[in-house]
Amino acid sequence: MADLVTRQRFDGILVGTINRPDALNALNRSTLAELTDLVDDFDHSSEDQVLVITGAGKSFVAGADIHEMVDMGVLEAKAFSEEGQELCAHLSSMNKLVVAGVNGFALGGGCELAMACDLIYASEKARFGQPEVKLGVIPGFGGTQRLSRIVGPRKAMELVVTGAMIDAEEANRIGLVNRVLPAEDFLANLIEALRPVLEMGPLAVAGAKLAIHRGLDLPLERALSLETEMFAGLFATDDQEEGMRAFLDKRRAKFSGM
Ligand code: CO8
Repeated sequence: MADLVTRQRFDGILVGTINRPDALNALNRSTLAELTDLVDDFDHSSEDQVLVITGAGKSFVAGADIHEMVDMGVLEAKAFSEEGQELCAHLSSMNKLVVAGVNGFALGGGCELAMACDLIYASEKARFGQPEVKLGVIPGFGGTQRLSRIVGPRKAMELVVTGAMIDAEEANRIGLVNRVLPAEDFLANLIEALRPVLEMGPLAVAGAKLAIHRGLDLPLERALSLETEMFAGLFATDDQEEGMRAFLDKRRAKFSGM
């Protein structure tokens, strides 16, 4: 069986490329399983600090595989949705950064996968959309919920009920993506854009990520207490001492992640 998700390493950055270009990288069960393995391996790796998920060819992911879904019954659809939701939940709960490198179509489950990542860097050729209503269903990998939290319920409503596709510039304008990069040498541009994160204290990056994700699900008062706990907790780490001493000594910090 060909690798449905290929792996490359760039000094601390693991790149997983979804590799079914003939089907525009549609997520069938096998691809979803390989993607889940990639994410599990990254979570347990001490070598890789950042995971980039991208797609081969002209698509990021053109959604869940419609050939596989067409004959699904209620229970199968529920299991498939839960499997995708579990993967998306893992991406936002792990203590390392995950970035969607959206090189082309990010539709349906592809847009949902990208939204579950901590950052979305898009090629100028990227296209986003939740076209499920055209297929007689609704988003099932978290789209109705994450999209409204990211771009607001009104814009999310419009995108989900019309199934409209938007380009990278519009996605940037509504706050769906963080940054638009040139399509030529997209992966190299993306790796360069991410390098500064590798120089930050990894425990601080993890703390910031988790405080933002967890805090969004809490009332403000509890979210602020969570921030206080996490802020204070970092004062028990070597990285806090190193980061502050390095600033005072006018040198670059060397973080150990301890
Ligand atoms: N599933 C399976 N195959 C696909 C998919 C898909 N989602 N998207 C594209 N393909 C295949 C096409 O069938 C075609 O294969 P073939 O050459 O064998 O006919 C090949 O990819 C190339 O596609 P096109 O010829 O259509 O390429 P175009 O450049 O003309 O068009 C589009 C590109 C606009 C992206 C078009 O392919 C398209 O509209 N694709 C479908 C997009 C879509 O509707 N995605 C949402 C799917 S539903 C979903 O993701 C729900 C997720 C949650 C599931 C919850 C559990 C049930």
